[in-house]
Parts: sequence; C-alpha cells; structure tokens
Amino acid sequence: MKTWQDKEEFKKIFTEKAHVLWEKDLQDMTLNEVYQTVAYMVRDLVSQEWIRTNKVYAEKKVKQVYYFSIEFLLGRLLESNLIGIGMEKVCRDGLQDLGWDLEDIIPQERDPGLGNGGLGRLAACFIDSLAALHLPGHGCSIRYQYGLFNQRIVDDQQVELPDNWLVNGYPWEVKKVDKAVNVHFGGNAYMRPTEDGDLECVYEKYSSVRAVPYDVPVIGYHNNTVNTLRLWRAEYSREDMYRELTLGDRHRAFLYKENVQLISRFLYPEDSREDGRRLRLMQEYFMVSAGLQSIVRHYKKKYRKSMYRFDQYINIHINDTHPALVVPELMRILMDEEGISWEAAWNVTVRTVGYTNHTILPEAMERWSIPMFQSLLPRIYLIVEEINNRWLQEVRALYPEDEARARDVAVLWDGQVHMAHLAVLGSHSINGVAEIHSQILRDSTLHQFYTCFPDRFSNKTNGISHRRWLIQSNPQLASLIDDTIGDAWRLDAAKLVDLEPFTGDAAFLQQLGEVKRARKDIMATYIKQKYNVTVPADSIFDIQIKRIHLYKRQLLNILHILHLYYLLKTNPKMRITPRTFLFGGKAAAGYGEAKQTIKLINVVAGMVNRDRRVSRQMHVLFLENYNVSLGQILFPAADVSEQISTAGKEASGTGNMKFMMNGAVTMGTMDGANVEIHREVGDDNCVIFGLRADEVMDYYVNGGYSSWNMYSSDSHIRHLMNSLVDGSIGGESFGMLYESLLDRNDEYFVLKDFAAYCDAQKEISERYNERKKWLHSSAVNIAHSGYFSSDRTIQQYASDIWHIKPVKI
Ligand code: GL4
Repeated sequence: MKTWQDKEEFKKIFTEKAHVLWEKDLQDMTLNEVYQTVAYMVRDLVSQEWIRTNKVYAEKKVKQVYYFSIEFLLGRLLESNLIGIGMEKVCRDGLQDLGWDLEDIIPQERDPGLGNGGLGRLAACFIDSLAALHLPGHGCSIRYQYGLFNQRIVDDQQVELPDNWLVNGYPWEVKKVDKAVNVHFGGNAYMRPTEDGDLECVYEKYSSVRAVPYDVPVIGYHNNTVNTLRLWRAEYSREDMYRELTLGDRHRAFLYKENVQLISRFLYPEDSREDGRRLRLMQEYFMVSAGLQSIVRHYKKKYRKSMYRFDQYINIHINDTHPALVVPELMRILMDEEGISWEAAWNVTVRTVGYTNHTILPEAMERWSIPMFQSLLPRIYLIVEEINNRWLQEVRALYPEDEARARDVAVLWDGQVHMAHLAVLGSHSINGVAEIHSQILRDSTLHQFYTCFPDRFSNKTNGISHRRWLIQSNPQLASLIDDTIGDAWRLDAAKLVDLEPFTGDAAFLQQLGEVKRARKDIMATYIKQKYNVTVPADSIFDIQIKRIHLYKRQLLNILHILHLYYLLKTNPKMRITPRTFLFGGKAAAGYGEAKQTIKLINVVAGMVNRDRRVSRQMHVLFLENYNVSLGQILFPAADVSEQISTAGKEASGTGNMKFMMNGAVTMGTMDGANVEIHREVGDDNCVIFGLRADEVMDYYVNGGYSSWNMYSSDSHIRHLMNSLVDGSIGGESFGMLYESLLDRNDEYFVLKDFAAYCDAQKEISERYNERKKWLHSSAVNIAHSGYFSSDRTIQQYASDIWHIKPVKI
C-alpha cells in the first residue's frame, strides 16, 4: 500500500489537498476541514487497494460473503483507519508541525449512529474482522439520513434530538450512481398459465424506488485488504414520478415522492422491541432487494457462472430477521428473472443463506400483519405463501392431526408473517450468539425446527474487535502488553493468554494498576469538564452502559444504590469502599419504563451527590448520549462491569467482553456470554450471583414467586418500594416502575435477586480492598479475553458456515 514516507511528505500532501478542497490558507482552516482533509488523504492511500481487492476477488472468482444488517454501528473511522494502515504516528507528527493536535481532530468526526446497540456494533466488529483476516466479506445496509437519536438529559429526563450526522458530509463514502438499482413496491401480482402449461407470475402497477449505493471502505489491519460496506439510499426519479402520474393522479405522485424519501430517512429507535410498522417493512425490503440485485448483477457480470451454482460463490448472512426477506427475494430473482424452477431455486436459496438469531424476547420477534405485507409486497407475499404451503404440507404429512406443531413452525399463522420461521426455513445454517442462548434456541424457542433440521443448528459466541476496543481505545494498556509479552497479540488476540504467567508478577501488576489509574483520571477529567462533578479516581469505578431495558435490570443497580444511601443515612458510622456508579444508555423513545428508569437514576444521583456526607463514599452519574466514542472512554476506565440481566434474557452481550478486555471484573448473572467469561476466568476473578436461567424458566412455568410476598416479608424492599411512590426520592413518583415490580409481579426478578445482588456487591468491595488480589483478577481477565475477539468468531463463521478462505491482496 502506498503510504506517507514521513511527516514531511504528509505535510506536503496535506497542504496541497487542503488548498484544492477548501481554497483556503492553512491558518484559516476549521478543525472540521482539517479532519476531512486527513480523511480524504487516507482514502487516497487506500483507493488502489480498494480497487485491487475487488479485482482480485473477481478474477480468482473466490467465494464471498455478504453480511446483511439493518444496523452498522461503526463508530468514528479516522483513527481506526490510520491505525489500520500504520500511519497514525506520521499523521500525528505532521499535524503537530502544522499546529494541530490529532486528539482535537478526531472528535470532529460525527459518530455514524446507524444502529441501536449490540446488534449493530456486532456487525461493525464483524466487517472489521473480515478485513483484518483478509476474508472476502462485505456489509450491506441502509444509509439512514438520521441515525439513532442524540440523547440529552433535561430535568433528569431523556430528550431525543435528531442525529443529523451527515450535515458536514461523510468523507468515507463514495456514491456509486452507476450501480443504482430499482426496487418495486405495491401493485398487483398474480399467477397465470403459460402456453406450455406452466405458471408464470405477472407483477404490474407497482411503484419503483431508485436505490443508490454509497460505498464505505472497510480497511484491513496492516494488510492490503479493503472490503466494502455498501449503504443504500432511496431516491425518486423524474421518470418514476411521471409513471406514478400515469398510474394515478398528482396526489399519488406526490405521496410517492414523500414515501420514497422516508425509506432511508430514519433508523428506527428500537432495540428488542417491536415498533415502527409499514415503513420499517419497506426499509427491510428496500435493503434486501437492492443488495441482492447488485450481488446477482456482479455475479453474472464478473463470475459468469450459472445461477444454479450461485451458492458455490456467494453466501448471504442475515443479522437477525430484519433482512429475512432475502429468502423470498432471492427466490423471486431466481424464478421470475432467471427462469429457474421452484425446486431448483429453493435449493440454491437455502444453500446461500445463513441466519443468526439475536434475541428470544417474544416482543422482539418480528411479525407482520398479512394484509399490510401483501399490499406492500404482493409478489413477495405469493412466494412466502407458497413456502408456507409446501412446508406445512410436509409437516402435516409427518405429524398428522398435530396442529400445535404446525402452529409452532408456520410462516403464516393467525394473520401474521413470522419472520424468524421464514429465516430458519430458508437457511442452511442457524446459530445463536452464546452457548446458553443457542441452547435455549434448540431447547425451546426453535425446538420444533431443531428436531427437523438438527444439523443446521450451531453456536457462534459473539466477539469484539480487539483493534477498536483495546489497541485503539486503550493505547496505555496496549503498550504495557507489548512491553510484557511482545506485540504478536495485535495480530492474534489469542496470544493475550501469554499474559497469564504475569498475572502474579508484582512489577507487572503495579504497572497495570498505574494504567488503570491513568484511564480513570481521563474519565474523571471528562466528567469534570462535561458535568462539573468531581469523582475520586481512587474509588471503584462501577459501570453499567447499554440500552436501557427492564430485562437488563438497570433498576436492580439503582435500587441497590438507593439501599446503600439509606443505610449510610441511618448509620453515620458506616463505611463502604468508596464507589463511583456510572450509567449510560438510551431508552427507546416510546418505552415508558425505560425512560422512567433514566429519570430515577438521575434523581437518585442528584440526591446522593448533593449529600455532603454520603458523597464522601459514593457518587452516581448518568452519562448522556452513550455511543461508540463514549464507550471508548468508559471501558478502559472500569473496575467493575455490571452484567446483571435476568438469566436467560440477554442473548450474549458484547459490552461484557469490552470490559473484560480492559481489565474490569464482571459482576454478573449466569446469562449470555457471562457464562463463558466465568468459565474463562473462574469464580475468583468474577462475581456471579442470582437466579440461573432454568430457575427463572421454572418460575415462569410453575409460578411460585410473588413480589408482593417479598414486599411483605422484607423490610428493606418495602422501604425501597414505598419510596418509589411516596415522594421521598426528590419529590418524584415512579409509578410505572412500582407497577412493574409489584402489580405486574416483577417479570424480571429484580426483587427476587436483590439480596443476592447486595451480597455480591459486598464481595466486590472486599475484593477491591485487597489490591494485589484485585489487580491479579484484572490481569486474568485481560489474559483470557482473547477468546472474545471477533476474529475468533469470524473464523468460526468462515469455516463452519460460509466456507470462505483468506485471500491475500
Ligand atoms: C442483541 C442482544 O440483545 C445482545 O445480547 C447481543 O449481544 C447482540 C448481538 O448478538 O444482539 N439482540 C438485539 S435485538 N439487540 C442486541 O443487542
């Protein structure tokens, strides 16, 4: 790859580039212009490799994977790309000479918030790993004009502001007008007999939307691979508006224009919740159809192979069910456009598609009303109907008079399209994202499918990019690791285990303590600057950052804090290990309980922090607008990682892995990937508490838990619950939370796990006081975090599901 020889060359190119881009002298440039100039310079460096990568893939006709995801939470790209091409230092030094600090330039980039949480960030880590491992794999998604809302806290409450991330342009994207395709919606579809006695589909009077791709380079780490993230934008064209006029009237034409523009305007602010309806379905089909059409076009043009062999060269992976329309859309293309029979098309489709499930929360399972689906996607509906008919015929033949079974596996049932069932049926591979989650899929959520296709099921435990979450976000720790075991771990995270012999080494632990302290100081400075709150960096930094959700139990955490507060108030002599409790995360705009949880945290924080005596021992803070960039400051500063979801509910979690890799000790339930973290580090190096998943399930099935009984029998709980509604917390009332805990019988076992959680928190405090032991635990966590690198995860997908091989560029 072409690089900048030294800082002198960097300065020369920068100066030329800046003049062309901005027609300004250097001293007149804004920080944002500096950022954009450097970003374009990085793109110039990789552009040859980007072209070459695609060329090599096509010339060698290698098998490629396309990862379809409705979300990609990329985070800022300038720093990660500079690190990827090994030019961070040259750039830093060059800028310095010119009078700028790279640290001031990096934040000029807006976080592209094209995702809600874990699901979207996982997709970003995956394409990062694909490129790092020189694997031919690309992302496919939507170029939302507005990402997930920006969160502000006003009067203790969340306020959602639009995230206009594209205002200054996005230097990483390249608009590919010549690669645009058309996607059809609405109209009529029906089957009619052909002359040779077959059936063919007629699809007419549809509206056409132009899908225009914007490509973002996905730059490998110290290799020459540059893969592509293709983001689709919906546009209307004059011809299409004219067509609409001829199909209807002016009203139809204007409505059409409005609707088209809406398709790629907003990311739905939902996570594990079902919300936006018709438009969301339009987005899903838009992305799927555009993505597939462009893949097929490329395959035919460059690979020149038969469509019957499509699956030998192409794999399509669907990140949860949002892209599940890939199944009927590929069928449509193979049959209607390529003239292939149903049976052959089905074989090709199933062998091409793989599906990962990311949640078992029933409310998050996508279902569409049939009338809506049918009117929006009439041709696709006919195909889904046929898939369902053929499948139920098989099921009923195998299990006659077992309608319960038919119901459990149907794609169409009760007036709804069940997307998870469509995804499972249309895939040769179905996986969960942590061992316990995959087990639950096999045992209950998808049990009937598992009995039909046991070989198709597997587990692929999630992972995180150690490049972003360690090398980039914690350079202090990264360089300590280099000094201790060399830098081979940068290319192979499994080598972090070489730290194991040093986990008892006093000198190493001393340095590790210093690194953590330095990172806590950075965090404390951030808090001081932004919130004017002083948090003591020698207190335990105890952090819970993730989407706000009842099942994630931020409530358990804040109730424990409130409990501590009451204890400290009634007992002035009481001493605890000083703690700073930090929270962050967005609540879906329409999720009342989640928003009230944020308010509760803020009100309690105010009460605690304002109390002179209590705040000598504890601080509480809600950090607004948690996103990838804030995460990069928070994970390295954590002592304690709060992973306290109700067992069986969190499919995997990935924040837990980011904390671990940065040396935090997990305080967690036996849920998601916590189970595997616990296995890696052992009881001594994490604190596990609470109900196990099977116990939770048992209570759901057999009853036997009453939160009102807990209320009556436990005076602490009674006090806490009463305080939620009697105005004693800042004069506020938290009725929704009270109801969910008592009137709705505490669906997530917050009160049931409360005592165990308090004990676990005491355990943490005691362990923290034994400094050497604590640092040892911290080191053990880092040493065993290599397993949770997304490189390991992607290698498993590549060899077990996609059957793709590395290609050196
Ligand atoms: C999620 C899960 O809730 C989360 O546990 C998991 O780590 C993530 C990636 O697999 O997927 N599912 C949905 S929906 N949102 C998520 O974050």
